[in-house]
Amino acid sequence: MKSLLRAILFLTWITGFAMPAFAEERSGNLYWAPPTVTVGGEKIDVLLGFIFWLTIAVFFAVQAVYIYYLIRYRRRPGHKAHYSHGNNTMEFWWTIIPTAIFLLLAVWSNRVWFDLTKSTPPPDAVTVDVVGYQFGWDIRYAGADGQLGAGDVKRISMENKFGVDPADPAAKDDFVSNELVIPVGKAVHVLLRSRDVIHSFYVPQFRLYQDAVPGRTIKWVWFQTTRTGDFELACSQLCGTGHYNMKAKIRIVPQEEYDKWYAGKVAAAASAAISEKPAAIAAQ
Ligand SMILES: [Cu+2]
Repeated sequence: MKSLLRAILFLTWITGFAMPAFAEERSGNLYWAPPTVTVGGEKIDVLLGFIFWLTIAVFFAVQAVYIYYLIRYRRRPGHKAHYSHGNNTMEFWWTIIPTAIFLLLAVWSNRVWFDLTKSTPPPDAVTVDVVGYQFGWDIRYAGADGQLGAGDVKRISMENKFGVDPADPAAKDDFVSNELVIPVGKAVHVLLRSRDVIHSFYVPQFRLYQDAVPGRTIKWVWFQTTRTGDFELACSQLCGTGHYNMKAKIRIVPQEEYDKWYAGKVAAAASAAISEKPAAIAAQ
């Protein structure tokens, strides 16, 4: 009895004090996911919150009834046990109510899932090409014409990192970035690919997790941010020895700041293209 009490005290200390004290510091609530910054993330959080609080309510209701019955019908002198065959009315309701709750959750979660993965992004969405490799991310933007040159996994090679068609005029002015810069409030459509093994595009604050599979272009990832901030795109599939270091910066910035950054990148890409030409002629 004494050792059991000691074990309970120890476990209480570990889970209640020691673990929280050593837990990684993060902004927001330690006992919940980090605050979300996307419209889809908010939908997921409402659903998760509902399931969480419903579970809490059911847990306490069941425990209360259980403890009440333990005390009310305990063995004591002068009280005889009596046999109950059950209660059909109660059986009916405690079957119907949980079934209705599960059906509600199934329909609700499927709608959220559909919104996040099956709906098409709005036409003004910023489309970016994100290609994972051992061990990093390459990100391609549409450039001055606002048209991302079509990429194809079949063309991906060491020289052609995004698998673009060299004859495609829309691809000429595309620029590459090692960070994902996003204008706040605008929908972003990610075309996800991998050059070698399975990687995963995971941003907890976006409530977004999608594998990048070699040989495929994942087209259904899109999201809309709700506030500015700095985040990290970390690969979430153990993809090799350098997996721990496979990251890219994500910056959600105001539209003006995004436009400025974009214009700078377009100008840099244009001057690089000009300076490349004489070298190409010299090589002939
Ligand atoms: Cu990876």
